[in-house]
Amino acid sequence: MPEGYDYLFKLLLIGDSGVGKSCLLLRFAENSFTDSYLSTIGVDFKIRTIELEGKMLKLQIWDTAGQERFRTISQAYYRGAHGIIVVYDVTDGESFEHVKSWLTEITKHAAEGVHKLLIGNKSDLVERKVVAYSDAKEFSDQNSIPFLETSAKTSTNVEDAFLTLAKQIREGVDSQPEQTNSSKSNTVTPGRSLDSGENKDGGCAC
Ligand SMILES: Nc1nc2c(ncn2[C@@H]2O[C@H](COP(=O)(O)OP(=O)(O)OP(=O)(O)O)[C@@H](O)[C@H]2O)c(=O)[nH]1
Ligand SMILES: [Mg+2]
Repeated sequence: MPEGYDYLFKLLLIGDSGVGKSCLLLRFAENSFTDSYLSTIGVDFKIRTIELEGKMLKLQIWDTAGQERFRTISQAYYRGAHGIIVVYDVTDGESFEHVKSWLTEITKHAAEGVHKLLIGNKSDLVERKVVAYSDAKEFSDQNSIPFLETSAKTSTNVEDAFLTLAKQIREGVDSQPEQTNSSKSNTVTPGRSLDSGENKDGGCAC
């Protein structure tokens, strides 16, 4: 295993501004958290390699800006994603209502059959919670999308969320015929568009 991994998966984080996308990535990639809010400008990425059932999975995770003015830039990153995580904030009902339009964005811009995951973040803010778990679960079941509530602050379910998606993608890749398997190491990830070196940290702001 010369490059140290068996699979390269490209994941994308989308959702309204302020829901905690960058913090989820920072927690997963570097196991840290900050309360200060630095809204993402454009797109950032981070990389983490994990072991799953005896195989090394290199996850290249792209963090998009939720702000409307960056929407067009973000759309360019949908196409090459193997998995897309839609994030809402459990304390912000509007961010949950907008999940539908984020799913429409996926239908419009991502590859057919892309794996999806719904995350309700900030589950630590129990007193301020306005989106019930049962409502989000019902919605995710109707749309056949796995769903988890997470807290980037306390780490709750963050690892599980990324692993759930990585596992889904791996199962999908493994069930495909070898010649169409584009995610194994030493093949090129579709639609990749790196502005900086692949092995470098994306300098994601949280
Ligand atoms: N209590 C709590 N606060 C969180 C959590 N995740 C993020 N935050 C806070 O929410 C704010 C926004 O977090 P970001 O990760 O920057 O949000 P974002 O979705 O990346 O926002 P954009 O980059 O503008 O799209 C910050 O002040 C974070 O500290 C969480 O799980 N719990
Ligand atoms: Mg951000």
